Amino acid sequence: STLKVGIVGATGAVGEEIVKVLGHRNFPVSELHLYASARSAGKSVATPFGSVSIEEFDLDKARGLDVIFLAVGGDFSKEYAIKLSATDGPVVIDNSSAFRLDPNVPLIVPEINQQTAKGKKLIANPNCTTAIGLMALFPLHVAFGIKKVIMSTYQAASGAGAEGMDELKAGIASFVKGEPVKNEFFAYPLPFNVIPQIDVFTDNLYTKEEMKVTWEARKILGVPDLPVSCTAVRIPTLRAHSEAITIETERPVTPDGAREVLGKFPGLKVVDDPAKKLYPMPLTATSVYDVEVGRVRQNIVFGDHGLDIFVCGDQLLRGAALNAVIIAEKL
Ligand code: 2RA
Repeated sequence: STLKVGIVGATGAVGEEIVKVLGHRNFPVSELHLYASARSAGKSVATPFGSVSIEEFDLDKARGLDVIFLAVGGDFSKEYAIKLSATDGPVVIDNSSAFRLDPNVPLIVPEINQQTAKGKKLIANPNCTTAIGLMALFPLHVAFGIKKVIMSTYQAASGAGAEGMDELKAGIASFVKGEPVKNEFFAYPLPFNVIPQIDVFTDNLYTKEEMKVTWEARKILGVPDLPVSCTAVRIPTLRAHSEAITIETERPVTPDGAREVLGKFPGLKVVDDPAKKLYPMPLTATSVYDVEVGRVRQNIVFGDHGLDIFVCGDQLLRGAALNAVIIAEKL
């Protein structure tokens, strides 16, 4: 059967990527509705499903569709996600953080916990950093039992949307010309800098981005008190997030044993041959579906119960659009 599909926030970085992924994966679309602000309404956009005219969102009309992807801020989702998905409304896959920790709303990385989405109409897509990291952490958890997680991230400009990527590109151009570098979407100029702040600071002095990793990893892995400590850092790359992750495990772990389970996990690609200078990088993880994992080694601190890995994944794909589309496919 074919489906009537809607995307709210269709002109944003994630929205545009959802359209591409739907086309590339031959999602069975009979009608595609692209919703954006009044400013863009009426413009037509070329899509893999033909030219589509952008519409302003209308709750009643949107309720007649089969699947809706929300790629806008949490305020919109809070106002409309429940009204949209209620009773005979469409399945709603929400990219915002509005419902991620709601116990009635499944938070899904489809390769990990799709079964918890069964029969649900409103589904939350995780934060990009969480989804990318868990692609490697989940198979390790199944095989060796994860006891503790410590990670540092190297997050691309795309986490701040199309505006973030534009600010980085414009900033680099200004820098090269010797002009002042402006910043609006990042706390400081991003070119040739790293910024250890993503989102706002919380009471415990972790940022919200860092706490999202802790809260969401616990929910998706189903381990409510798992100790997860993250330091989230913005770096001047365009659209792939990198994460250096250390785990302590319940059972003994070896790098070879870890590589074996990582290599079997769908959606993950082991890139780990140090002698050939092969390891995950934003350069190779950008615009591809698989998350790269490598630099697998025994952690010196935790010994035979510890492992270090390095992970890179496309922020707009596994971190957003691809994850959302696979959830919809599996439903
Ligand atoms: C970021 N995780 O990278 C955020 C976006 N969802 O800024």
